[in-house]
Amino acid sequence: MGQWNRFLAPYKEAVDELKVKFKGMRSQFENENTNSPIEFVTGRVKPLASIYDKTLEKGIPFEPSEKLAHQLQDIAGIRMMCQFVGDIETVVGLLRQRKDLRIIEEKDYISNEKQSGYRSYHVIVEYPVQTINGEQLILAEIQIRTLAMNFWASIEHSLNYKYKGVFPEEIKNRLQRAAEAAFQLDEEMSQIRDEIQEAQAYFTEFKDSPGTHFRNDREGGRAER
Ligand code: 0O2
Ligand code: 0O2
Repeated sequence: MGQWNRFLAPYKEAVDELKVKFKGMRSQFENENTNSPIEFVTGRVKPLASIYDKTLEKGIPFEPSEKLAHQLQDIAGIRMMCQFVGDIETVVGLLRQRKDLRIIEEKDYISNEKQSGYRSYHVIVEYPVQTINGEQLILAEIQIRTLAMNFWASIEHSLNYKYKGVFPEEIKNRLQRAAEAAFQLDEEMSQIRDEIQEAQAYFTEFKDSPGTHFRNDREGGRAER
């Protein structure tokens, strides 16, 4: 167990640091009064039980090693949720211009959705963690998806546990149809994006200073009478 803790420590460091940095990107947009393409960020280090399952799947020994670090690219996992499909490209663009990580691979499961119906954009990055023994390069998987894609993936993931990856044909078909419905919802929301964003800007302003608006509204009302 001590060996695993030592092996996983820099992954935890990478997840914690990346979360802070990506949440920081969101705050920067907010500070500039610009709609953030990032809605929220989560992160996790892959639990040992899931690492074990993956080693069985890939036929590699379940032991902390260089080989494991190389073959399991998602021991450090970050998820960035966006409101609109178009935001995903913006976020990927922001990642491509960062100097503190190196993109190793990009997987577009939005244009090429998985057989299951899964949609998401994955970016595998190499991220340097500073340890007391020097710098260590850590692989991390960043999944970027809309709220609707995330909703579908979370539920399908829970069902996966129940059916242990082998869905009855009927459930499989219904999940595929649900994934399509989620994507249509995304497309519909994108089409009314400007209206939504205008309403959000109004809501944020109103939330910050409800008194002013209330007064203005009442005054406006009186003036009309
Ligand atoms: P705030 O002020 O709530 O936005 P953490 O250790 O808490 O930073 P963790 O454990 O990786 O992060 O993930 P967690 O706790 O599941 O969620 C991280 C952030 O995403 C939290 O916000 C949650 O509130 C937010 N979040 C999770 N699910 C949703 C969701 O469905 N919709 C929205 N809008 N936000 C969600 P923070 O960063 O703690 O701060
Ligand atoms: P968990 O529990 O989220 O960690 P890999 O299998 O990772 O060696 P592959 O197939 O190239 O190699 O990976 P992929 O498909 O690019 O990314 C794997 C991760 O994407 C999964 O991690 C899931 O998080 C997510 N994912 C991929 N396909 C699906 C799907 O059909 N449904 C859902 N809900 N998520 C999916 P893990 O380790 O499988 O799971």
